Amino acid sequence: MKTIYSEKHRLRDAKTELYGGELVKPFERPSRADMVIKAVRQSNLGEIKEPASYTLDPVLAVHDADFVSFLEAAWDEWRQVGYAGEAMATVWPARRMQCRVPRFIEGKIGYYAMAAETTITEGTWPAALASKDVALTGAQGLLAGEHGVFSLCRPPGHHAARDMFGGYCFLNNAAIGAQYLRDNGAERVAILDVDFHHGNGTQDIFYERDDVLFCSLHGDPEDAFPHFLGYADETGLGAGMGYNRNYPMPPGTPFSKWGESLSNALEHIDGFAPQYLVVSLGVDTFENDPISFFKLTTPDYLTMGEMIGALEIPTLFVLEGGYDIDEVGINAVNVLKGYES
Ligand code: SP5
Ligand code: ZN
Repeated sequence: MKTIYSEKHRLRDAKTELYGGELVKPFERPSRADMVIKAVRQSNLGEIKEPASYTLDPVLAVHDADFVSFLEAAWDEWRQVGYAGEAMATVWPARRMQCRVPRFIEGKIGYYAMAAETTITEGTWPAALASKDVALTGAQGLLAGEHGVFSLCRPPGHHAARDMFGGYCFLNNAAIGAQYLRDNGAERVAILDVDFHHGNGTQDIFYERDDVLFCSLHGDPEDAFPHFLGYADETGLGAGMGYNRNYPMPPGTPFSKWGESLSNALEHIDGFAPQYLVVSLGVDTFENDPISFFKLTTPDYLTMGEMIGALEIPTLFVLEGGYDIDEVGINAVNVLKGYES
């Protein structure tokens, strides 16, 4: 399997994340991608390719233009104010307030943020642009007839909604890739999100559509980020009714239980008969992940990949979360090896 990878991920190197009331070194850091590409090399998974460059068109096919303009300008606007720290939301259009975009950057960032932990910094926008190129180049590989491609995206994307960033995500790489497959001939595309967190952004983007099926396995939002989406009763709206499936699971869930949800989701995906599958591949389901509460082990990721591979649908793997720096590479690559076996 080919891996698409860009060194430009390093441009996203925030110094701060708001966690437990403190500013800490971000969990989503450059060394994550270093460990994943290292594991790709060591396992001889296949060729490693640089991404091609794409215009904003495939981004604007899933994100609002005003949101994209905001992301592009946010750091400069924040810097012009003269603040010493990284750009961070502190106020939101909460209940019974006006949902409008104010002029001043502090208002704007609150309008477009879905969480406060994620800062916008100097290199964030170019890194997000490169990350979407990594996803699109992977999608192009599937269109060219490859059976499986790994897009080693960083920063991740699945929390980014049509017009919101947060949860370490800015542009929704998996959604951009899935939409690109649709726009280049695929009638039906399925997205399977195995990251520990609910893919609220991807759900938001496709919620009223029947051409892109979204299935997400994740920590129950009663207990886990993003808390306000990802419940089992969210099944789609309008034409999209029945094309969204959530599998929330409780703290301590081991693979024996998690795998039952995966089997159910895969059966549902199989029934949808998509031309392509996009997997939002987060490995923060790992037992030692510092911010999550599932109990998957390193060998479980091989089984996960085998189960996905049994569908025999051309698959684009898009990297999302996974914060145990020492094991993130081996766990992610195990899924890919399992898929190929
Ligand atoms: C892509 C991705 O995995 N994003 C995750 C963003 C999560 N950010 C908020 C983390 C809050 C963690 N609270 C954990 C409490 C357990 N100690
Ligand atoms: Zn996650």
